[in-house]
Amino acid sequence: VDIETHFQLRHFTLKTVVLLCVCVCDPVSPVLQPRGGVERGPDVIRAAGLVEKLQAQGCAVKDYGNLSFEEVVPDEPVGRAKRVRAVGGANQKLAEAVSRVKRDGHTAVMLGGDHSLAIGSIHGHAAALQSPLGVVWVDAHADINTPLTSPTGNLHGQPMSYLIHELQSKIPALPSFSWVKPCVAAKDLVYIGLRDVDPEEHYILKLLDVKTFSMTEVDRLGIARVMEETCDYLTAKVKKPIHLSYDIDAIDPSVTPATGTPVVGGLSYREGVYITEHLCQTGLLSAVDMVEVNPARGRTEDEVQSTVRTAVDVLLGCFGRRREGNHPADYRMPEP
Ligand SMILES: [Mn+2]
Repeated sequence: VDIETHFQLRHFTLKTVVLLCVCVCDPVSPVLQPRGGVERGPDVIRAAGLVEKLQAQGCAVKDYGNLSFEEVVPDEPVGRAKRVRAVGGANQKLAEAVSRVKRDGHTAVMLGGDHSLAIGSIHGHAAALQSPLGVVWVDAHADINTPLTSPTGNLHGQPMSYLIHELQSKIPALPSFSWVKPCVAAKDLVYIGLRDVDPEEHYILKLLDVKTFSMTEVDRLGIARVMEETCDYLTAKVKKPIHLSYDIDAIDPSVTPATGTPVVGGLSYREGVYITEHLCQTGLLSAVDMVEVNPARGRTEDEVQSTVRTAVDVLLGCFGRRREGNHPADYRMPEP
């Protein structure tokens, strides 16, 4: 699908929150392996009223609907890396769309889908900027395996490795990935919420001296200090636009169980929302990914709803919702 035709991208009001919903799926392919439900994430988040709630808090919103990508058949594994051609092609199109949205001056929100969409969303975001990009990666996992270190071959465990300048020499050529150019410096990346990091990933994080606030640091410092240090660190020399890539599995599975790889001991709902309130106040938040909401992984409807409501609240926090309450700037009290 041509990206211009699909999204009908064109100019509209400045500062519009643009929703780009991304699923790698093709319902007509007879040999398609089911994606296991994560492609339904955007629809359930939408059904929970995300667009209406953003509008109610004063955001102009343009929802481009779901962008589906054709399954590439055959898409044989390259080494261990799975579904490389489909994911590479899909992300190339996403990158073009995000780039366009950013060049038009809007804030982009990408609803997934799995975390492999960060390849395209961060790439497209960086391509639209003249200056470096800061990335805040909120996740139980580091998602920084290279195709050669990945124990599973899942691309959703690898997106950061394709984007980091310092890892360029460690990434093999993959079909449908030739467009990917590293666009983030290791020093411009901060992780929050880590608690399930592969040994190979841990080596990479230490080698590149990446700033990480694992759950240990969240416990030690508290989330307020973590956010202060995150923003001080990223904006120490220059204020740079921030890309927030938020995996719902960063939050504890007691709150957000409907996700593919839940890990105990995560962020509380309050910590998860505080991260967004703080980033919103910096005025630097420029694009947001919300990924890995998977309604098929909830054992009950309550589990699905708790996960989806939390994802919506996280997104509302990114765009001005405060727990103290909000009111429109032009509100006038009724006179008796
Ligand atoms: Mn992730």
